[in-house]
Amino acid sequence: MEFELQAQDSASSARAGKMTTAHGEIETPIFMPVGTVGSVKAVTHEQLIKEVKAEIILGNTYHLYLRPGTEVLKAAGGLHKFAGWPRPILTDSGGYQVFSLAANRKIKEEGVVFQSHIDGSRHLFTPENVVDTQRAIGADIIMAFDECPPYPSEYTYAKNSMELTHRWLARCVKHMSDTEPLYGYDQALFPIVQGSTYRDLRKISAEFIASMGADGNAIGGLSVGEPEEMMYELCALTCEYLPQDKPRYLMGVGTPWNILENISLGVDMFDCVMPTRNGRNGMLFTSKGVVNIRNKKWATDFSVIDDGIDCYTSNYYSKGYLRHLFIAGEILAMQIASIHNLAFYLHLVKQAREHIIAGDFTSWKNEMIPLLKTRL
Ligand code: PRF
Repeated sequence: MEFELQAQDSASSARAGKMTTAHGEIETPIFMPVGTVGSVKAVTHEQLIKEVKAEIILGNTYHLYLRPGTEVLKAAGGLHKFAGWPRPILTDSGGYQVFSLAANRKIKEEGVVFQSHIDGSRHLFTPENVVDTQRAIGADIIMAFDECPPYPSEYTYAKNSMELTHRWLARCVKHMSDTEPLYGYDQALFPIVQGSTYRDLRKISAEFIASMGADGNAIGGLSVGEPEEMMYELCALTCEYLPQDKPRYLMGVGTPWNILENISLGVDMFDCVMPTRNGRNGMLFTSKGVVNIRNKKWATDFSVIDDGIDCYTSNYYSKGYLRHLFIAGEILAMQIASIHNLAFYLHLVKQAREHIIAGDFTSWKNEMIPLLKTRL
């Protein structure tokens, strides 16, 4: 995998770049729609390409390992072929999902024992076997196995957890070099910075991760309930110690304004369930602010969802009609809201990129943030 830095903002640490993977190029900063089980909920691949303009999607090792399982994925020739998704895929390692979804987890040096949230069956995830599963999925970008400690965590817990994540990383790196890709193209391994909310641990972790010389680096353990300002401060500190010439991925973030603030700190890649999950609940992110489409006030508003972005769905359906679909419990409501929100996120990062290249990112960002936060 290659990364080329194309522009750097003078008033902040924001950058524009281009990643090249076996399944195509990704212009950064980028937002990656979350397709947990190999499907971005309620959105077809055609809509992801033509309307959302997604350049890369994310899959979850935890879910794909449980269903359909590696045997089916291998028989299909990997997730790209199985799902019919031609563009890049990144998979999260399962570390985070085991902690947020599985039951009766036990963390050991070897890995994590847990029970499936689907049928209660017992499994063990290790740094080695999550690499094997991500090899079977055939993701272009593979994440290292980590532990994301909860917020808040005691210092001693956070330190031990970070050190375990570092030992697991060394095992992931070794197992990557001991194994071959299954489908003939390269897969890049991204390590993950942890260290909870402790500045000294964040620095130690970022320096350790930087020393691995990976193709890209991720920032984990943030946006887990800490105040927003604390996330920005810790993200800024982490970015300082991560290499300039490699993409930086902030995992699981966030709102549109979180994304712009973190772009200004030097982050290049984002993923979050927010546009799809909140969309399915009737929350829309638009160029004029946040809309709760179920609110009575939209009943007779026949203006389109958002004419400020280049997406057929956003430019076509009216707010009043979409509200009606939500109130009536129609599945089309969730589909329209998900497509719109994702298209809005992709539009936002594309605009950010254009402003970085044009040299006025910071003033644009400062004007945008209050607008994005407006409750309509
Ligand atoms: N680790 C992994 N995936 C994640 C996170 C993490 O810390 C987060 C934290 N925001 C989201 N997804 N592996």
